[in-house]
Amino acid sequence: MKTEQGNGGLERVRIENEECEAELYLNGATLTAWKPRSQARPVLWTSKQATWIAGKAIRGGVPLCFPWFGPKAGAAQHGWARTSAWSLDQADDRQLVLSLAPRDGLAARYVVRAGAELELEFTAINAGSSVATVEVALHAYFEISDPTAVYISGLEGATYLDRIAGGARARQEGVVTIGGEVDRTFVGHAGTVELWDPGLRRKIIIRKERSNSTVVWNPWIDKARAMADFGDEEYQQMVCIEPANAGEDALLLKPGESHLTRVVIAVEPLT
Ligand code: TA6
Repeated sequence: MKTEQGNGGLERVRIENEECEAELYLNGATLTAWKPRSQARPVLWTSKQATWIAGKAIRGGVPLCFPWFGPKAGAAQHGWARTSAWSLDQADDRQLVLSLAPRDGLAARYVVRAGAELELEFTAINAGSSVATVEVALHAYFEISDPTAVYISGLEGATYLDRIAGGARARQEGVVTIGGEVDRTFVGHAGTVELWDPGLRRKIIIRKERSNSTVVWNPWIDKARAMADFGDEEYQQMVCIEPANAGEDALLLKPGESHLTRVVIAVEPLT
C-alpha cells in the first residue's frame, strides 16, 4: 500500500476493505477517518477548519498525546507525538504499523487495525538510560448527532478531575450528558465506555486495555469560537472520549521498558 498526498500536501495512507474505509496522516500518525460500511455517517470526526500543516496538530480523528497530556510550561500542549513525522513501517488493506524515532530518550510504536471494528495499540517506549514518567492519551473525536441528545455510560461513580472547575475532584453521578463545556479526566477508570446516540441510532463501544484514565471533552460555544481550527458550530457535531494514562495514572517506565495502551472501538445499532 502506498502513501499519497493528502490535504495540504501531507503524506496520507488510506485503508479500503470490505468492512470499512479509513485514512491516516503520517503527520502525528493521526487517524483522521474511519467509517465502517455499516454506518451512514463516519465514526471519527474531523473539523472542516482543520489545518493541514506539517508539525501542526490535526483537529480531529485520533491525535496521539504523548509523552505528556495537557499543558506543560514552555512546551506544546499534549506533547510532541501528534505533531511529529512518523514512519510507516507496514501497511496493508487492514493494518498499519508506524513508529516514532526516539526523542529525549522516548519513542513510540502505533498499530491501527481497521475493519468493522477499530483497534488502536499505542506503545510508549523508554529508549533512554533513565527512568521516565510519561502520559498517553488517544484523543479520539467521535461524530455525533447532537451533544444534548447523546449520553455516555460506563463512567457512573467514577472520580474525575474537572478541568472547567480548576481541576477539582468530583464524582460522576449517573451517565455523562453534555449541556455545556465538558472537560473531565476520569482517573482510576479502566472500564468500557459507551457513547449512546439516539439521533444516529447507534452506540459506540470503547473497550480499553491497560488504560486507567478516560477523558471526556466537548468545548461548547465559547471554546469552539476561540479555536481557529474548529468551526464555531462544530461543537454540535462531536465529542471526545479519550482512552488515556494521564495525571495520577501516568506511566513510570524503566530504561528499556515499554507500555501498550489498547482500545477496540465497535458500533452497534440502537433499535
Ligand atoms: O482532551 C481535553 C483537552 O485537554 C481540552 O482541555 C482541550 O484543550 C482539548 O484537549 C484540545 O486540546 P488541543 O491542544 O488539541 O486544542
